[in-house]
Amino acid sequence: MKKWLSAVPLSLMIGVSVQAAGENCDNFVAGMTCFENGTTAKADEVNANFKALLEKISQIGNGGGSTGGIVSYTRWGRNSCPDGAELIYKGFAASSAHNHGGGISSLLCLTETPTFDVGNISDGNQNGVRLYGTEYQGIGYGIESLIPLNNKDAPCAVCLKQAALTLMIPGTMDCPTGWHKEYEGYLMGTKYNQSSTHEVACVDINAEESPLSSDANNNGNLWYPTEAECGSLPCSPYVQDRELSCVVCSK
Ligand SMILES: [Ca+2]
Ligand SMILES: [Ca+2]
Repeated sequence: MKKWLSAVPLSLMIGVSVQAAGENCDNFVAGMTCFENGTTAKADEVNANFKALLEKISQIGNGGGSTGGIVSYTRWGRNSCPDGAELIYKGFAASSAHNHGGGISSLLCLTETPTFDVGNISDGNQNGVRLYGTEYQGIGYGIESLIPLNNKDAPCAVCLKQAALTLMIPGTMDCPTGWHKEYEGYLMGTKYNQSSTHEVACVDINAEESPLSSDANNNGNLWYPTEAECGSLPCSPYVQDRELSCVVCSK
């Protein structure tokens, strides 16, 4: 603070004539005083300007309040963003294989336009992390609209939104009052008895296949619907074996 104040012209600090012209006061925020050439500013007025400026800086640092921030979220199962959100990039839902105990557990939205550090890497098979695309397991798992997508490969879109935050709520298709629904869908992940676990995805209710999807059953990472198990989960409100919803909300 001391260093910052030292950069302020002495004329401003002692309340004498200031040189800022009125035409340079565009975009002044509420609480700021625009001084004309040759006028004498009081210390209180100058200090009020600094206070207003600091508050504005603080608002920007906090994401600009409830409506001024910018956040991102991933829309799983779609190549595009909902109305009101901007596409940052799109690609392929990827993770380690459903039957590999190692690798990564996180779910990646892998870009469709990769670049590589050519010259420092090898196309030989050294293994390490083995990354796979994601297939819908649509037949035999209870969700009718996913049947045509069986074995097809899942896309994703990373979306930009003017909001303070986004939130995925498992178990519902509704956002809390005062929140905006980005998309709704089904909670999907690895099957309960497979040897690897992967991050859950809220897959769009109108899921689609990737433009480069193969109909072949290549497995890799797999998306199964999620069912409620009563007992440790209370029923009601949940229902035994009923597929669970999810929703992504912003505010
Ligand atoms: Ca496939
Ligand atoms: Ca079921």
